[in-house]
Amino acid sequence: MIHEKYYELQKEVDALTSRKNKKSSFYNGIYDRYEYPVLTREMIPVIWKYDICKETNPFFMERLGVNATFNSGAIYLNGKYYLVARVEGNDRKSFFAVAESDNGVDGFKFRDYPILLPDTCPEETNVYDMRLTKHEDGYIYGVFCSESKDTTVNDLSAATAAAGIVRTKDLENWERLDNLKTLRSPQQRNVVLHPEFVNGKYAFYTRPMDDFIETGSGGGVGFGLCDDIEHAVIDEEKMTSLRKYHTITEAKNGAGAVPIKTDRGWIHIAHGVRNTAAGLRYVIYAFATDLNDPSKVIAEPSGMLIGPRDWERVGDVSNVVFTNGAIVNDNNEVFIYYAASDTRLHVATTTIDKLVDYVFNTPSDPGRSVECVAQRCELIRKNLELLGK
Ligand code: M1P
Repeated sequence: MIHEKYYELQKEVDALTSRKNKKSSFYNGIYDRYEYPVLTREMIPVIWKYDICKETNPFFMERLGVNATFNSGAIYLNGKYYLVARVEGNDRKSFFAVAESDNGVDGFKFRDYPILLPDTCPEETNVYDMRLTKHEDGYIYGVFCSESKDTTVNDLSAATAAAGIVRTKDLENWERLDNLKTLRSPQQRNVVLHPEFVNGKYAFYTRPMDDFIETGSGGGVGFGLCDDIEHAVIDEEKMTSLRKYHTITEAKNGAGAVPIKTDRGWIHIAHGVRNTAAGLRYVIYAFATDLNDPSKVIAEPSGMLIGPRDWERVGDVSNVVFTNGAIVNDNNEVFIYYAASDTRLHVATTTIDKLVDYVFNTPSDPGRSVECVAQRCELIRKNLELLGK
């Protein structure tokens, strides 16, 4: 017999998932923020957490709780908006789950089951942050972080990060390929597959790291080519978007959403990290690379595109916004899915025209306060002139 509490709780989930979202009062002319997150742990179906049978669960206790729903890959297929969310159980293990919506800003509903990845890596403990690439070879690829215990050191919390690769045609059946091997970088996270062949090869954005948390000598977002996607190996990684002193990328950065193709170049929406007395602060930034050479940065607006605001600043890992998925729909509207503080998922909407304007017409960071003030004074001077003052 089904426990009566099931109906009550599922009704609450349904109310949340069918709640209409609306643009918030936030304004910067670049993108809109929304009042409500698009995915939260409260939207997880009751049957994922509870045994709903009255006989075996008389107190209707949560048996397998869910702690967070955040960093999501995103893809637009046949007029629908799909997220492959990172769902974290109370057991700290993350897994992937597909949620779909008709409009990209609300109504995201999870499929009946989360994704059960083929178990091909016995040492893999945790998986997270899938980037979904609709590749010109006809497959949809999912590239994610595959985390294992580092058994080479005597440290219980030491881990190693590698890039796992799966592919699918329907977001239902997933084929696991070999993890990416980068011959010159011991660890990888935030790896993204470029949607087109480059010089006839598969192209990846990488993030070379010496350590699980610290990028160490890793200078920023890397770029490498490989011949065989089923056994992907990258020898040389060129650097693209560099970490820089006294910027939002000083501590580390990483590729985020799959780059968006525009007439002017590939637009990248990535994350940058700096250290503060309160710990690491993660923000989202954008840059553009050359259409023919996607590793060559051609525009680099100064500073952040999205920073954590208000209650986005609070969560399991506070002061973090992070993206690993964006969608461009048939009307050239752009949906940037960003997670707040490793806890819940939000959306920011803009258009290709606005993103291009932002990336190519926002001044770049001159690097020193005195030059930044001069940059601002020039803007003020021009405006005062227009105002006739
Ligand atoms: O906790 C913030 C983020 O930390 C990691 O990103 P990075 O590799 O750049 O440090 C990732 O684990 C990401 O999932 C997480 O949101």
